[in-house]
Amino acid sequence: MTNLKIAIQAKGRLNEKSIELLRNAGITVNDSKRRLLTHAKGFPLDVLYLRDDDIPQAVAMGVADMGIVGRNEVAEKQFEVEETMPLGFGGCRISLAIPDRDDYTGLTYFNGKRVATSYPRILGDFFSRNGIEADVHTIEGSVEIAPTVGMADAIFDIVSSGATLVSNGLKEVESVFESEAVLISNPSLSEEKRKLASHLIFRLESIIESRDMKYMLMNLPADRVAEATAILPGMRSPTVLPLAQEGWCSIHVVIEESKMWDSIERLKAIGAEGILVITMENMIK
Ligand code: PRT
Ligand code: ZN
Repeated sequence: MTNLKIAIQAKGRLNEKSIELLRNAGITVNDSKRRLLTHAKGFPLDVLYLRDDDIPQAVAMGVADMGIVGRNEVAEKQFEVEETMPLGFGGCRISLAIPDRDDYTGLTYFNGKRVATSYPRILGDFFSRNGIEADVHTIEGSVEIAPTVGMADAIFDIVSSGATLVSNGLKEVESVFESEAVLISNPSLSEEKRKLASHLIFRLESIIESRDMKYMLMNLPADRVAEATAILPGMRSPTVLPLAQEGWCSIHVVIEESKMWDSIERLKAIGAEGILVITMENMIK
């Protein structure tokens, strides 16, 4: 039987979250990092552990059918792969940063400047789109120290909290590229693998969609149901069940976490009681 082969980061920032995502999709992978390739349980899947830099090429060449990698690597490497879906973790941006003490005068600041980065293509494209002529220096790793040691005037690097920039006497002046972990696919998968891939994608979509959703239930006087329904935008409409106590019912609804507290206050105001909020693992549409 054919197995789908997925490449994930062997170690680093995306490794654990990638394994956790697969686990939530009912797929257990043996997390032994000494092996390059392992069989998963719960899905016809082989997992290939690679450096993140190598994942776009592995998928483009068909060494792996799919991969989980930062969008930044996909954009920089420019191999022919499909971005199948964003995965909602590993969020970061790639930004231009300059020494703290410098005044930033806008993009023309970079004309004639030496900018160190591990993302020369993304940066080169950005500069040429904006008519900036800078000297792009490619360096791997520890980009943030380049200005201090005199290798560059500015840097273009991944930023998440910004703490690394601050501790190196730099300030972020332009955010150029937004990234997160994405699922990528080889564009010419066989029919059989495409089918397997669609099952995997279905599971991952269900997990990701349910991430920010909560399941909420409460008791409410039956004559307030219409008002509650107006407050609660559920997947369809809320489920309303009669309670043993005359004149009361129980309402169940799936709701976005961001809207939950506001709704709870309004529901209490119309007499809702015993409100329970439950975290969902999965929401199958
Ligand atoms: O060994 P391998 O080549 O596989 O790993 P790697 O060292 O190249 O990559 P790794 O594990 O550091 O990152 C993998 C992916 O995680 C990146 O390609 C991004 O898509 C994503 N990601 C998310 C990040 C960050 N957040 C991040 N903060 N990658 C790197 N950083 C670094 C950044 O380079 C800087 O040094 O963290 C520092 C900045 O963090 P803040 O919070 O101080 O701003
Ligand atoms: Zn890497």
